[in-house]
Amino acid sequence: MSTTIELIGVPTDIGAGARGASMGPEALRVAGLIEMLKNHGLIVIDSGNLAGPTNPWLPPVNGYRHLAEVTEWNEALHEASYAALQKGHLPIILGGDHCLGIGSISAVARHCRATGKDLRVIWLDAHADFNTSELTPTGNIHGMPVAILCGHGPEQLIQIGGVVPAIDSDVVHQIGIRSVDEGEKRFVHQQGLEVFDMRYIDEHGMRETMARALDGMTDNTHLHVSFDVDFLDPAIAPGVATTVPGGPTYREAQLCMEMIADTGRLASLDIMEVNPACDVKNQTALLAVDLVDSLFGKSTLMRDAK
Ligand code: B3U
Ligand code: MN
Ligand code: MN
Repeated sequence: MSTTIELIGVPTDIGAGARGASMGPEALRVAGLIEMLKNHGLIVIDSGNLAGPTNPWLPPVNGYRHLAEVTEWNEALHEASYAALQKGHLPIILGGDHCLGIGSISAVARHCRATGKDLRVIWLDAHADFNTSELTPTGNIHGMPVAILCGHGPEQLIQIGGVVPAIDSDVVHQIGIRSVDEGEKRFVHQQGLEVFDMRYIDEHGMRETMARALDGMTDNTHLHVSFDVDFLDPAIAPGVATTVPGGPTYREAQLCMEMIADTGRLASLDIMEVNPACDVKNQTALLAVDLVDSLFGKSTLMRDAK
């Protein structure tokens, strides 16, 4: 694992259906993200926040809200993220809403093509984020990034990064899904996405779920984690705009992060959708930092003693 972390803040809610995720980057910093990473002996470069257009808060046009602004933000993020990867840094993207997965993951995919790495994406989310302009009930582009990365979406977004599709659908492994729109559901099946939904986790447990999602990785795997904080049960993470009941508990989420850490392959990370306007005393950002602590290998006493 790279020892230099680069934080890239992206203060926008341009793809969301509610305002407030634009305050996510600062909430994560206030919650102690930098100090926690430094405690792991990592070098942390905080690159500050990217700049981009304000949120005009307009209705959808042809099935997309704010397409021009979403494109601008994602192009800026793609460049910043790619530059960080080229320097050998491990980028952590501080969202911002999850439409930013487009710029982030297209950069990681481009880096993997340039370096001959095998990409694997673990997508932690309550939602599949696999809508298109025809399928979306809202027009909000934060419900579309996975489809766009797989080549289904507007030209200007699918081609960020140069190659269409940016990724193959079999690269993505989704965990925690429990809210998928009707048409979106059919499209997910048709495209063969690997989805470990909450029913799967209930029946098989988080341990087997993660063992399957992480199976088959090699020393050549670049592992990207895209963490939409609405993945978590709203009882522990109220600070997101699109809470969905029935998510992973604190213990399940910790095990998920620990098992990813055990692979030693984590090479880039998104922390998305933290919305301080919905939160109580920054508890969701604090929880996200606690979980990312585990993602970077915070061990229990038992494991340390081994
Ligand atoms: N599937 C719905 C809701 C949604 C997706 N992602 C989030 N919300 N955060 C939609 O609008 O596409
Ligand atoms: Mn999402
Ligand atoms: Mn979500």
